[in-house]
Amino acid sequence: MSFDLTPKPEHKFTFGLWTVGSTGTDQFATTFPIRAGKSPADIVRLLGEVGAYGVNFHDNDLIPLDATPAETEAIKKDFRAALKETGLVVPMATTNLFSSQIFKDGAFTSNDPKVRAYALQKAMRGMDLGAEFGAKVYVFWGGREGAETDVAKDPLEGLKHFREALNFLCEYNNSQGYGYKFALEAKPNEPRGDIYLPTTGAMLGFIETLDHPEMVGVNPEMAHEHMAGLNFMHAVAQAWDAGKLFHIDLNDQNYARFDQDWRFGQQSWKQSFFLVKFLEDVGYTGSRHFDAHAFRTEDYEGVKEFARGCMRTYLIFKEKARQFNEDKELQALIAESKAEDKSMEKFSGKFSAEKAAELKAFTFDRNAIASRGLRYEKMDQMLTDLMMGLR
Ligand code: GLT
Ligand code: MN
Ligand code: MN
Repeated sequence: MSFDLTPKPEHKFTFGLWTVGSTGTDQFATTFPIRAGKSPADIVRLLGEVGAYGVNFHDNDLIPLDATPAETEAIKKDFRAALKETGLVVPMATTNLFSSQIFKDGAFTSNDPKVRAYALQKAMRGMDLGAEFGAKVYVFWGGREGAETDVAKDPLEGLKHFREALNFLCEYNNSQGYGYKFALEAKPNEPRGDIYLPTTGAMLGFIETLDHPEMVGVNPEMAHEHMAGLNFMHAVAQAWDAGKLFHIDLNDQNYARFDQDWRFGQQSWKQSFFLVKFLEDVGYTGSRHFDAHAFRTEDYEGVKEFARGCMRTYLIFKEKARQFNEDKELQALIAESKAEDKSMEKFSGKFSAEKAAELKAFTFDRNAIASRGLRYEKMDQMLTDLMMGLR
């Protein structure tokens, strides 16, 4: 192996305090922790040791919900010192609007105006905290924004309330001069029976209804699109096409299971390869954030292996993408499959009445066109060989 798999700052690999800091409790359940909890400062040190570039946090990953002002200051001081010591940065922050009991029926979309106001207050305070540490992306994952039954919650009301909250927070962002980009993260279900705006595509449609659509983009998560049985790379491509790929959550899981949040590339090699290839080909410059957890079977040595593995696999696929792009035989087959035909140029591009008339009058040899084999089978097997090191 001749390529370098060492994570470097320019790769923009980030982890959340809640990811490597996970103590191995089953998500959203009340099983016992497997690993002893680490302080935010110690989590930063662990990330520094494995070579990450940045660390992200929810308000309450850093400052526990009921911390006193003195405790808050002490935690911030330690955290700041660990950042300085390791050189890690904080590119993204977010608000926990899902763990506390008050959010049992949603936060921004709760029917209860007191809950909605509390969620707004918590989000503003979270934005203040993120800004203090230099975060420039602010993620909104509405884990509880949904329902188990539609008997008393109206999705139209929910959307209206969600829109009002984001409009309010965009203005708050402007009024404070924070310069955040907001990134909305979709998930189809879990912990709610149904979560509103369940896919990245749904989020992209919703963003256009906001007062400041330019400030708001998406944070697609691989596992979440896979839970919905969708092609993650296609969702990311749509976000990129819309100029809305402000952040990305990389992880893995088996299709159509509960949210497994596994190490990137653990399960879906091919989907992960196409994803990495996409991000590298288009020149995405944002964070590659790993929103995943180590298995419950692991101690902190295993957690480090997990974190190293996420980054290493990304870099392996990045190298494979380079090989793919430079593989002359493969590229020639791809070009051939596109059947470039200059005589068709007159029919493409902008509409004109003449063009339309000429196209309507043209005769196509439908059977000849359809009978051409595209050789996708051959190319796809070549990709398998390439990924397995046989090319
Ligand atoms: C939570 C969730 C993630 C979100 C995080 C941000 S928290 O772990 O499962 O997908 O990205 O709120
Ligand atoms: Mn997840
Ligand atoms: Mn996520």
